[in-house]
Amino acid sequence: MKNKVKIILTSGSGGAGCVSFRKDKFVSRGGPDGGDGGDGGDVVLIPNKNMYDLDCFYDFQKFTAGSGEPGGKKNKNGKRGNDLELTLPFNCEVNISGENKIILNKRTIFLKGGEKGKGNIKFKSSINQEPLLAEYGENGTTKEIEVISNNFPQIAIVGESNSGKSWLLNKLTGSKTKEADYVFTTQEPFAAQLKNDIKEAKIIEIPDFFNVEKAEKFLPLLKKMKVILITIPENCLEKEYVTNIVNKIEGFVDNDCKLISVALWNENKGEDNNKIYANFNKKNFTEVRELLLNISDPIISLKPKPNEYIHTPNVINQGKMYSYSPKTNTIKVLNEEIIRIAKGSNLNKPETQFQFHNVLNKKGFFQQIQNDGIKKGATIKFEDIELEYK
Ligand SMILES: Nc1nc2c(ncn2[C@@H]2O[C@H](COP(=O)(O)OP(=O)(O)OP(=O)(O)O)[C@@H](O)[C@H]2O)c(=O)[nH]1
Ligand SMILES: [Mg+2]
Repeated sequence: MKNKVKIILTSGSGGAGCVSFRKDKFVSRGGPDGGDGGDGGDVVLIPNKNMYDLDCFYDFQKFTAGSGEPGGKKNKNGKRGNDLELTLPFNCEVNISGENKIILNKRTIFLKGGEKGKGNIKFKSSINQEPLLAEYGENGTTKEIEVISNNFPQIAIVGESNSGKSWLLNKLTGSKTKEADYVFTTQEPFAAQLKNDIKEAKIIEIPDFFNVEKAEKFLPLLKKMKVILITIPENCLEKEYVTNIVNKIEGFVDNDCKLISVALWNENKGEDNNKIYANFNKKNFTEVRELLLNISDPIISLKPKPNEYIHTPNVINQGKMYSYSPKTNTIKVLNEEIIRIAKGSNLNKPETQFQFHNVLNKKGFFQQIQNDGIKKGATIKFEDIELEYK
């Protein structure tokens, strides 16, 4: 049972805007009608009180939200990408390198999807009635996170098969796990929520592990427990029944773990065993519940601490639009907006290049290059697109 895992999350990329012009029967060249792309889907983290381990993940598993669809002709905007909703244990710790950690106790938009690309309608202006430019969608963001579950049950019910573990769990929590009078009804650990008006804790039924194969699987769970209830079945109140079980689990429990015996069918007179913290029978299960909530380390359920995770995008080199390498005589454009227009437009056409040139001019790009003394003939790179500085 895993309580720590590293996973990689990526939000969806925005869809590209479209370059298109109206084609009416009687109008030779209609105005621009290329729609916007759709925004990329967000990565949303959802806490779940019934989830306690991270077994359903493997290390470095990747999850990606949906990308926005590209825009189309006739003002058709692309569909927004689907959000990725990832369910994690309530109150788990989410560590992100170099950032504050989050304690996940409410639905959190963790990574915003990439912004949609604008279609060529948006580039129309009084001086440019035939815009050939569109914008590529913003890329999604990727983050590696380490998730640590803090929702692991601290109270376990152990005991022989058919000794009433499920019965006790159901009575204490109101849950409805299967109880039946044949052995090994419960095959896998089953957790439920134990609560009163102000406190909440998790309790887990651990299947009978008194054979070697199952012991390997289930005994390690006992180390995480603060309290262990031992169920005593019918006609088993003879001396040493509980002592035998205590001896079996002894090396596997933490030093300050409290052991409690519960006899379901009989009066529990309490075996003379100094390792047992308390003895109960089935008439006292309300008392058992209160005791459990007092001696474990419950979540106070009244006021979860408000927690707003503010996503701050990484802004690289905000002031400078590019970096220059004299060795290769290359200008590498860093400005996201410019890159997106370069990628979203067909720069093979001279007319498009001309319009793109105007955009660069307006942003003061060429001014900066001149000020920096970069000579003509340099290559300008917009990610994988190259133009010559003429
Ligand atoms: N008469 C009576 N029956 C009970 C009592 N407690 C539990 N039972 C029944 O005993 C049977 C076994 O109980 P379970 O709770 O399924 O036992 P378990 O320890 O979970 O057993 P496995 O999951 O099969 O290992 C079920 O049919 C219960 O309804 C009780 O106090 N009195
Ligand atoms: Mg059971």
